[in-house]
Amino acid sequence: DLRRVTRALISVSDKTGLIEFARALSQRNIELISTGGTRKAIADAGIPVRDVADVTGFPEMMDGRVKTLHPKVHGGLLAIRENPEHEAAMLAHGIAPIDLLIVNLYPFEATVAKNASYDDCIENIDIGGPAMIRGAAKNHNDVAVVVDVADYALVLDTLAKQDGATDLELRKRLAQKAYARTAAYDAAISNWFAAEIGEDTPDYRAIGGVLAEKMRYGENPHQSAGFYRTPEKRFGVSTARQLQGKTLSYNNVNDTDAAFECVAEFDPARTAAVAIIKHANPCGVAEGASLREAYEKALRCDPVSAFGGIVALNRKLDAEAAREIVKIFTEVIIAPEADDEAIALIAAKKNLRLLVTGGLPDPRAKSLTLRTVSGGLLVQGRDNAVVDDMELRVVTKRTPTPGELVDLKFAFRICKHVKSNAIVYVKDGATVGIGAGQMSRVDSSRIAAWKAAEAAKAAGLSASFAKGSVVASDAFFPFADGLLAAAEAGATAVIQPGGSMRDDEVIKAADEAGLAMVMTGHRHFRH
Ligand code: 93A
Repeated sequence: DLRRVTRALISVSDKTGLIEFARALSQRNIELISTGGTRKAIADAGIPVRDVADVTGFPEMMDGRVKTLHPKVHGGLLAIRENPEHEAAMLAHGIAPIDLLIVNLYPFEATVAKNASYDDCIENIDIGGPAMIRGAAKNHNDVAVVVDVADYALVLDTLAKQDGATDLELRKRLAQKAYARTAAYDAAISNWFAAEIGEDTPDYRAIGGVLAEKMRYGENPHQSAGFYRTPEKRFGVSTARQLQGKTLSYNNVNDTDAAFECVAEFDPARTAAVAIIKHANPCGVAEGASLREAYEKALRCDPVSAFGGIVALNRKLDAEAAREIVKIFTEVIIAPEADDEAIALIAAKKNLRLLVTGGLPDPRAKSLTLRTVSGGLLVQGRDNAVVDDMELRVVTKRTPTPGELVDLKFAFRICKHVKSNAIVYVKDGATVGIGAGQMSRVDSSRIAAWKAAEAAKAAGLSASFAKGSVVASDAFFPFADGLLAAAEAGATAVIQPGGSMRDDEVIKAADEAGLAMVMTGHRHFRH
């Protein structure tokens, strides 16, 4: 399965490493054919190279839109070498075989990234390049195709070891990579069009994404993993600059994202806020006059779970807050920015990762979330509902006090970021008990109440934190039991979507317990 390389076509926009590569190929007596700019660069270096126009008999035309789109090129790439009919066609039409194709495409992604004009982006859609790449990759039995500068060395090594020939295994690997590249390229174009026409969610067939980082392992050490950057422009882990600490693991990225999305629900112009996350669930969220105050309040909710957690802040990290945070073991801190004094303080903790993102993700942004199922992909719009935009309906005899109402909204805002079934107790702008991920709502209610009591004990208080708190549920109470568990724990007001067949029963129980209850009409399931 060895194929000797006698002729190579090189057409590259990114000319990194080109001259060295072309020279090495030429020294192997490989004939080089090239397009305009590439040909000039190679010729200028004194390396013999033939103009593709000379091969096709046509000049490059229409601003370069048509340069390699010709049977002399595509026939040379696609002809099956040991097929008599193909050989006859080559002979009849004067088509010479091309054994090696080196192409990298017009920089469409980079052009979009620098906010170029519409026309500029269109001109940077490469047509001839992908056509050649796909043709050569289809004919990998005879042709090797290189789309990545990083593979030049590998190809030269192979040629050196095999007396100027490529082997099938290499050609297959290169073909696989070639189709990944053209697929990603088309995805980028489709996503750009989607943005141009005001389509706010990318077409799921063209999610695209570029491998930003291969990770050491996934959720567990026996799972492989990678982090892909998609064309979506939202602040977060994908835009983060890591100022220090070890590289992030798969779970770190997942948890850090959850933490930052949660804290981004708090407008930094209104309040400072901190979210502490473990296993993608909040174990304490609070707002305060300063980040430090917010952190201390958040930590009180569940100081045991916060150990080894992720801390997300909605404002520029300052020294005062940093000094508090470094007191316990934390895996990651993520903030829009950090001041120099805070950075210096964190630097003392070598393993602690500090990420700055440049901004907060918009909680109202439309986007997609993806999840795989066996043999499929589930795609949905992200949960961008925000409690401040909801029409709240008081359903009990008692109306919440203004103070209760503020905490109720806070609690519902956090519910969105807690795995279902979610029950969240809140007092004075801080979570005080969180029940997450239970299969029954009443269990989540009990766990949240129990955690509120435990946290109070840890703080040296006799009364549970749930006393005088408010409570939120991510979905309706199917029965009164979950609600009554909350009342028993000491909650005075409830926020929930409503919509149960037994709403009347639940409202009656709330009235009997003297609770104030509001319904949001929005559910915040999260799985
Ligand atoms: O405009 S194109 O789509 N038409 C073509 O026929 C064609 N052939 C190669 N662009 C085409 N290319 C691209 O030109 C290659 O993919 C490569 O990115 C670029 C190299 O141009 P130059 O050698 O002039 O720098």
